[in-house]
Amino acid sequence: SDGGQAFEVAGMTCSHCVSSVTEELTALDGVEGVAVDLRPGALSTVVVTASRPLGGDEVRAAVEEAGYTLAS
Ligand code: 9UX
Repeated sequence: SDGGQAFEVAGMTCSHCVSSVTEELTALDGVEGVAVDLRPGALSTVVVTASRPLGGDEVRAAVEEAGYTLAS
């Protein structure tokens, strides 16, 4: 893995939001770590480290499954 891929997620406002997104992303194949910089009311940066390159579509699906929106 490298330093991780960064994504911007909209709609997260509390620690339970962080838990939900972390749980869904951790379930993706090869994911080794998820770090969330929670910014209530703004986009939160989510850095995912994995043993393989992650596709935007699978990350988007995981974020949406948790109930949030992938902004980039
Ligand atoms: Mo509770 Mo965090 O609905 O958006 S999970 S505030």
